[in-house]
Amino acid sequence: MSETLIHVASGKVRELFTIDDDRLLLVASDRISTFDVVLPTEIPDKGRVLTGLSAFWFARTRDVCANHLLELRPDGGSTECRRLEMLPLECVVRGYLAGSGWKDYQRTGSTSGHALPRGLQESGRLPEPIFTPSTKATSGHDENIDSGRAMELVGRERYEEVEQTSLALYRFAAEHAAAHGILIADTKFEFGLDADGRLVLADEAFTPDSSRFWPADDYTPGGSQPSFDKQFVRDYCEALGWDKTPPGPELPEDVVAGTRARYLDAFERLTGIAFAEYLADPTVVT
Ligand code: Q0Z
Repeated sequence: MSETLIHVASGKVRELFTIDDDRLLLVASDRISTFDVVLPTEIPDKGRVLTGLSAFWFARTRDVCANHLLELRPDGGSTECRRLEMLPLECVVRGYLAGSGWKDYQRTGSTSGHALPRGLQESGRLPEPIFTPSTKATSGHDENIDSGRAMELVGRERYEEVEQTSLALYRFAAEHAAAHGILIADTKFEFGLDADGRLVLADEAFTPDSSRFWPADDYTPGGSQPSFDKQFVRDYCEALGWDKTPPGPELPEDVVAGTRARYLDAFERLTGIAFAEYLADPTVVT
């Protein structure tokens, strides 16, 4: 058996290859981005941590929604996935008010068509999680859209299905993570359809790259929160006075080591599995 991989897409820090008509290979690199710029310095094992976390969540949410994961490769940093017809929607769930949700709320009192109570604070917990879809921008930032616009993109029934599924996935993971000291402020899913038209969770799930993770211990609404994984990198970049345009700065050894430790800490807290165990046999998370 031999496989010729054809490169089909590049994300900021991941690569996608075709294996055959039915399967893709998703490779997570050790690259890290901050302020939307990929830095020249890698964080060793970051790709394995994120791949392992996704596989962990895919295994635990399979009764909530089917997912694209077929096989975790022995390297721990890449997965074989079912090839799907992707929906043209970024499915965002917010449990807390941060990022573009907070910006929308300050301007308009609502976000993605959800009228919110007055007096919410930055990073404040929402009365209940909300589904705030956005469009996939080919360049620049995704644009938040309301349910009417999202229904035009995928149809009303499919919209209602992705909304309910997204909320159920978020509730499950946010409750698990909070019990282990991590708040999932918000998260982004991508869904696709299989050959029978069934909804399938694709891409990555509840990784620190697709979600805002906050350390629960330090949670103080009324301002921005430190990021669980990238705060050392951001603090270092801010202290440098870098103007946040490419190229980004090289990271010093201590920032790399501290950031790597944060990724491993998130992995071990959320999975309850030692990262060394994962490296020895990635299937332990599934
Ligand atoms: C995901 C992306 C990239 C990572 C296409 N199971 C699937 N079936 C069909 N298409 C996709 C998937 Cl995951 C798909 N993306 C986004 C691009 C690295 C994710 F380069 N694009």
